[in-house]
Amino acid sequence: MRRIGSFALLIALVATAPAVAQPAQKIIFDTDFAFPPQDDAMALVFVLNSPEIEILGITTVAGNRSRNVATADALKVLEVTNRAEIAVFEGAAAPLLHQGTEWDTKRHGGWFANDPAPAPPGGFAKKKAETRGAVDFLVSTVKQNPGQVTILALGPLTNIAMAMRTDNTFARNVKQLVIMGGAIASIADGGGNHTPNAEFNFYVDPEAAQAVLRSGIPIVLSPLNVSRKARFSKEWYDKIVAVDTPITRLLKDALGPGFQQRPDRIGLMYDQIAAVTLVAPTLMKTVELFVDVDINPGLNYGVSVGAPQIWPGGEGARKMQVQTDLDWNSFIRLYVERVTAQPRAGSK
Ligand SMILES: [Ca+2]
Repeated sequence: MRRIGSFALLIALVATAPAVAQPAQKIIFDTDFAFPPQDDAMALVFVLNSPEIEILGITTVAGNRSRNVATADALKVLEVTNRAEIAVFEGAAAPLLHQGTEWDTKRHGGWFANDPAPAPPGGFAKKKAETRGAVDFLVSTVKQNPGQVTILALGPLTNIAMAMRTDNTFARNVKQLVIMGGAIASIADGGGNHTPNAEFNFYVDPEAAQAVLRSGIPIVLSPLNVSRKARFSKEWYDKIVAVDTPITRLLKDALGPGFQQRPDRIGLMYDQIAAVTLVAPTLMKTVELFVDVDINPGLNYGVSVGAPQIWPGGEGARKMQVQTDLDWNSFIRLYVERVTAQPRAGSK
């Protein structure tokens, strides 16, 4: 019995050792945030409940809505989830060069106008954004932690490109970029979602996307090809709201009315996949591709093109890990498990 007991103890120690010994991954959460059900918020609540991850700060950028909305909504979600200790830094209010046209104003997004934020549900958060800007925060944090900081980039890549311009050592000191962006038409499910071939984040700031993809920073790209295989349904919503926590209450308020109206509705998951990649990268199937972004005004502005080898005209493309598919059942179970976890005692 003693031997079996010791063996069981040893197994228990070995099984728990990695979680205890591994220092948390330091990340900066760069985002065109908006209140749930938007995917950036759905990604944030996963990261907040992942002990493997330490959020050094949240940097906001214009994209889905204005930069001001991104900042106000991020602060509010941190407040209602009792994580207001995480600092929010305001980033770019507009893309590097891309100026919105009348066409843009009639379609999705608020990046072309620096609109003030309306009050989020429940009113503005008590805490304000930091006085330092996002680019200053990105540059100094990466400089102080060379080779240690992963950037989870969930919006247009404007802030990252500006950090590269500000400090020419920035790119080589970033550990890794996990980017939700792009669509690779040469593989399955790779059409665009904003123009026929362009994905929204890359379309909003094509010049930034190209600069960042060419930077030499190790990149995991989570394009629409994989998002289209992640179909969130009421089945999983019901499992989330069956548990009562500040996070699940937030998701119930945001997602409940939609599912009540249309129980068969499906929400594709985008930024959530990039977030889960930080914790469980092997759940996503990846291929190594050379990828670049078209910045020529016209038909293919903001389109990402990828291939296993360089092609004529694609000499600027850099090699990166591109997600094409995922183990849906394991992915969604992990997502639901994390967002329904009870807040940890003494959690920051
Ligand atoms: Ca986003």
